[in-house]
Amino acid sequence: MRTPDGQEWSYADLLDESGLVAVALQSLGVVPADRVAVRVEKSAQAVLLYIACLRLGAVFVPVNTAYSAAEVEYFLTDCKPRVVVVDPSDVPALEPRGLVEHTVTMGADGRGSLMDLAWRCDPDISPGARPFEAPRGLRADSLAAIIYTSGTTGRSKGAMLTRKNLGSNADTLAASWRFSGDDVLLHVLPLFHVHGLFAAINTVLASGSSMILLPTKFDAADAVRRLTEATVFMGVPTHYTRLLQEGGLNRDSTARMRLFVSGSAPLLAETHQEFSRRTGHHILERYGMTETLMNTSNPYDGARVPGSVGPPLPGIEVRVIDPESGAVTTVPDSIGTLEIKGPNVFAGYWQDPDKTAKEFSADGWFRTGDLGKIDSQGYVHIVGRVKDLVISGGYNVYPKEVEIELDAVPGVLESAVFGVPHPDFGEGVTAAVVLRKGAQLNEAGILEAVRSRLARYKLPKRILLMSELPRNTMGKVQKNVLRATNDSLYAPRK
Ligand code: MCA
Ligand code: AMP
Repeated sequence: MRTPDGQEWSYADLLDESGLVAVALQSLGVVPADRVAVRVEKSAQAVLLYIACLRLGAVFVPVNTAYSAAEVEYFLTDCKPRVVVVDPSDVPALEPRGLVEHTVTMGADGRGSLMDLAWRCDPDISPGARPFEAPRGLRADSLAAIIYTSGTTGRSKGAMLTRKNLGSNADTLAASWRFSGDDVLLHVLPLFHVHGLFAAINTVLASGSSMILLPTKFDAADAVRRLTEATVFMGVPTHYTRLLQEGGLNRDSTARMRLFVSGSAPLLAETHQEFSRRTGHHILERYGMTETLMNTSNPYDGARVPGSVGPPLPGIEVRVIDPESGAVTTVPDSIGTLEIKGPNVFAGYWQDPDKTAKEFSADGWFRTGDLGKIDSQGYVHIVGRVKDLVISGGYNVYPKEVEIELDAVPGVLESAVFGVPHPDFGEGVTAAVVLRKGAQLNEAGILEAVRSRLARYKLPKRILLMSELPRNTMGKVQKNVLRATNDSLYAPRK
């Protein structure tokens, strides 16, 4: 692992230093199954902390740094971590609230009280300190991580992922995407979601390859320069549209690369084609979810079909359910809801058996909430979503959680949040708002009122004031009408 400032960690270093972090966590009382919540900037030490939790059997709970204080408080209250690791600047807001037993710090440079404690656990520095010993009794179905994912009700749910979920998916991806010790992944994704943490890092670890860890604030020009040092890139479609805006992206700058992977949101066929034309590389699109990790992938060898997410990965099954009859459909190209089965499927939602039960069919398949079809070649195509979800720059935004905040603004009568095409983020979060009689609010005022309550990426890019929301005869808000009438609100796609 390398960072842009020239620091390097060999696998032996990773083992040594993650062992020290694990001992440091043990000294704070962390035992297997304890939650360790982590809300820090991306750094090599954050990777060491993740590995330490895996080795210790602690449940890693990454928290997006963009989440508002209210959102963070909810996660901490929900998962009750033994230890929370935060940026030093977060301590004054968190510690007095007494939400967690131990708060330790890790800054953007990796330094802070956690690494201080870890170094003090080094037997070379502190005679008598004992080296890390892996706990006994960790099982394939032991929890490895809880990842919070928003829901239709507006409240986030913790998806419980087991060691088997992570291990099987990492092995499958490493084999399917032909990772080897010679590979170097250019890592640009955040470490608090499944894409950057599991699809990227676990695949590197499972194959003994290397990575260059870049900040998540995406500098496309810098990334293009660094492609000459790498062999694999993973990104969301926004990364690819931004790379395409760089004149330096061409066959020469990508000559050493062997694989570009895209996921988390639909990659437009035109982005795929433009990328092939410019670089000669066919982006490999795959499909995943927080609850299932990666489900399908276009093939490494064979046709990578633009607009398709490829066949199911080995050992994973995908089926299509007819939305009307509820029956499994085997006719190619029939559109229905997608369901998943395999060693990748999570163990349920943290402390929410009711929600867990609702998301599984009677015969044990996970209901994705995505609408799709399987063609005659066995390739899966995502054609839409049953779930009311907006995907902005690869981040999921459930309209309900934004509507709750908008509706709470004094003067707002009701709101409807929806996504429309956005040239940079794929979809732009957009709100239609109806004011109470006599209210003197404008777009900027409403945005200001919700700014501190919502993560930045969930904030509507535009708020449209309306005299009433379009409704069908049943009184249901017609978001399809809102989407259609505001289709060109942001600059049209290229
Ligand atoms: C940043 N902004 C956004 C987003 N990102 N607004 C909407 N949607 C976004 N995704 C806001 C910033 O707060 C800022 O607002 C303004 O847009 C400009 O930010 P910019 O500097 O352009 O942002 P950036 O730091 O370069 O980030 C863009 C990004 C980032 C690199 C595309 O959003 C990103 O890393 N996305 C990846 C998300 C991801 O990892 N998803 C995987 C989830 P202001 O000007 O008001 O301050 S896992 C998943 O989905 C499943 C499992 C799967 O299949 O992978
Ligand atoms: P998350 O809940 O953050 O794990 O997001 C999962 C959702 O992202 C899926 O249910 C899909 O709706 C969407 N998604 C992920 N990858 C793709 C893809 N390649 N194409 C279309 N949608 C995708």
